[in-house]
Amino acid sequence: MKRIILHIDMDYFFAQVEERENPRFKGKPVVVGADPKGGRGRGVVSTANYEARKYGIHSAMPISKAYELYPDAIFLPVNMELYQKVSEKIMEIIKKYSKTWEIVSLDEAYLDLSHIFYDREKCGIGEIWERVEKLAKKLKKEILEKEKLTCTVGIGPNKLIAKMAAEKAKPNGLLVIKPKQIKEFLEPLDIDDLPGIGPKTAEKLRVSGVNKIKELKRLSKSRLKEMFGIVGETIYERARGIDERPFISTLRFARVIDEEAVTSEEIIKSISESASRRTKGEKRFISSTGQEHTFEKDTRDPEIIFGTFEKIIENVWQELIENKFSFKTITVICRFRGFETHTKSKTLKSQTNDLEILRSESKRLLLKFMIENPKPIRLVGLRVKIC
Ligand code: TTP
Ligand code: MG
Repeated sequence: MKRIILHIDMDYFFAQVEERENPRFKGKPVVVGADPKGGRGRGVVSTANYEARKYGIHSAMPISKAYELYPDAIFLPVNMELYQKVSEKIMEIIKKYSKTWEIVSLDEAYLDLSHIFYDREKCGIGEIWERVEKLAKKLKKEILEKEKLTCTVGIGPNKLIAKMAAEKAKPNGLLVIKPKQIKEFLEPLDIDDLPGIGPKTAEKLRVSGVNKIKELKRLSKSRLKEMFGIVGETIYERARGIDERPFISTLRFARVIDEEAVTSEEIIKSISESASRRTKGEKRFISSTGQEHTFEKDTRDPEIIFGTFEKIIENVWQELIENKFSFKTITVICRFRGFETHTKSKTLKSQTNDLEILRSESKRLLLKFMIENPKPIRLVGLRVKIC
C-alpha cells in the first residue's frame, strides 16, 4: 500500500528549550546534562546545541569530556519537567495534522498522511508530494510560532525513509524523498546512516569492505542472514528503502532521580511494546518507565550500590502504582568503569504490580552483575516494561 510518512524531530531539543527560556544563551555553546563539577563530574551529556557541537561535544559523551573540550560552555542541568511540558504542547500541534500519529520520544514523532493519496477531489496524483510538503511547512511554522522552537521534517513513503530524510536535513530543515528518489538518496550514504546498523554491525561490514549502502546492496539476503541472523533480512530490506513497519501510538517517558542522573537514550528511545493507560479520557501509550543513577565515584560498596538501588526500586514502583500500571519484564542496567554498559532482563510468568516481586527479581539481576563482573560500578538503573 502506498504511504506518505512524515518524521518530525525537534532540533537539539533540550538545549533549544533552554535557549528559548534564556535568550541570552542564544549563539553561545550550551550543554545540557550532568553537572561537570569543574571537570570531575560523573554523568553524561544529554544534548548540546550546534555551537557546542562545533567543539566536538555530543549526546551521551561523559560530561567530564565535554568540559575538557570546552570548559567555557554553558552547562545546564536536565530540567525534564520543563521538556516534558513543552513536548506535550508540540505533540498536540503535530497530532492535529493526522489521525494517525506515533510519538517516539519527547522530541520525535511520525505522522501518516497517506489519506492524501485518496483525497482525489482536492488534488491530482502529481501534486500529492507538493501538497504534503506544503503541509509540512505549515506544521513547522505553527510549531515555531506557538512554541518558538525549530524542528526538522523528513518525508518519505515509509518510516525509514522519513527518518533518514530528517536526519540529513537537520537542523531546521525539510526534505522530501519520493519513491523514485530512494535509490539515489540511499546509495551514497554510509552504512551506519541506516537505522538498525549499530557500531558492531558496521564494523563487521567494514571488515568485509562494505562502507556505503551501495556496497551493502551487493550482499545477498542469505549472506546477510549468515552474518547477522534474522537482523540480516531487515538490513537487506532497509538498504533498498523497504520498511513496512506500521504505526504504534506510544508515549515513552523516563524520570531522573537527581540532577546527576541523566535520562538515558535507552530509556527515552528504546523501542519496546507499548501498553495503554487512560489520561483525561484519552488513550495514551507508555511502554516503559525506569530510573538510573550515576554514582559520585565508581564503587563496589554493596551498601552504596544496594542502598541506591533500593531507592530506585521504590521510585519505579511508586510510578507504577500511581498510574495503575503493572509489569512483566524487568531490566537492570549496570554501567561499569570504562563506560561498559550491560543490561539483564527477566520476564515473569504473569504481570504484577507487587513491590516484593519487583524488589527480589531486580536485586537478583543486580547481584548477578556483581558476581560476574568485578569492575567498579558507575551507574545502576532499573526499567520495567509496562502492561
Ligand atoms: P535527539 O533528537 O537525538 O537529539 P537532539 O534533539 O538534541 O538534536 P538533533 O538536532 O540532532 O535532533 O534527542 C532528543 C533529546 O533526547 C535530546 O535533546 C536530549 C535527549 N537525549 C538524551 O538525553 N540522551 C541521548 O543520548 C540522546 C541522543 C538524546
Ligand atoms: Mg532532535
